[in-house]
Amino acid sequence: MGKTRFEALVFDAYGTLFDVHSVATQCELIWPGKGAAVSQLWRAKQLEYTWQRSLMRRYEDFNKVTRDSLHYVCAAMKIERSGQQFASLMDEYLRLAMFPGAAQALRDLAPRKLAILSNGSPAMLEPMIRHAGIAGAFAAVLSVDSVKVYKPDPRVYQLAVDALGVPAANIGFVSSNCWDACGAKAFGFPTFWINRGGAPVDGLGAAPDFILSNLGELPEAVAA
Ligand code: 2OP
Repeated sequence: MGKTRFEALVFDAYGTLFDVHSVATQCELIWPGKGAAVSQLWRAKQLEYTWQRSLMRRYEDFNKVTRDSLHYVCAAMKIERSGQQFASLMDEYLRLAMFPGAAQALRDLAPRKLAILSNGSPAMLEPMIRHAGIAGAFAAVLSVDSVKVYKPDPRVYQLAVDALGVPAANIGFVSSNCWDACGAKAFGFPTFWINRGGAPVDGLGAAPDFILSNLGELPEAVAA
């Protein structure tokens, strides 16, 4: 029954398959004692800018948003950085670490159709996925860049339905960003929230269907 219900699985990239906070190591080398704080604020601002730009209808791609949010962090935390250090941190985004167990979960979920649907631009996603050695796992790597608006706009989730040719009800959407899982649920996907930190569900009026604590639990949950 599980097999027919979830004909395809669509994954969020940043924070779900890839650990955005793997940049903290490089941040710590540049600003000792501040690596984790820089990484946390960088991610928070990056997401805020995606939502704000979408509401303003002033889309710029995720590379620009990621750069602008790092500029903000340096100004807000009053930290010095050279052009080369800034460039090295932006480069880190092209080789983020995968979460432990993520690659195995992808292998266990085959031969279902798997896809990525991300805020990332193709120019950011492609090298990151290649670096992780998982390009062959996906039937499609989809970017919000083709609709020029960020998650959780419904037009973004529609990209997966159109690209995979599978009805929304048969696509399981997987995200560790609760607001993204809620957005996908509101759109019409059955959703899996990977809640690694034991956080409460966001009060957005569309709760995820399944709450798992890591990606290793996903193959069994999908098959149940
Ligand atoms: C992604 O779309 C939400 O940043 C997250 O990959």
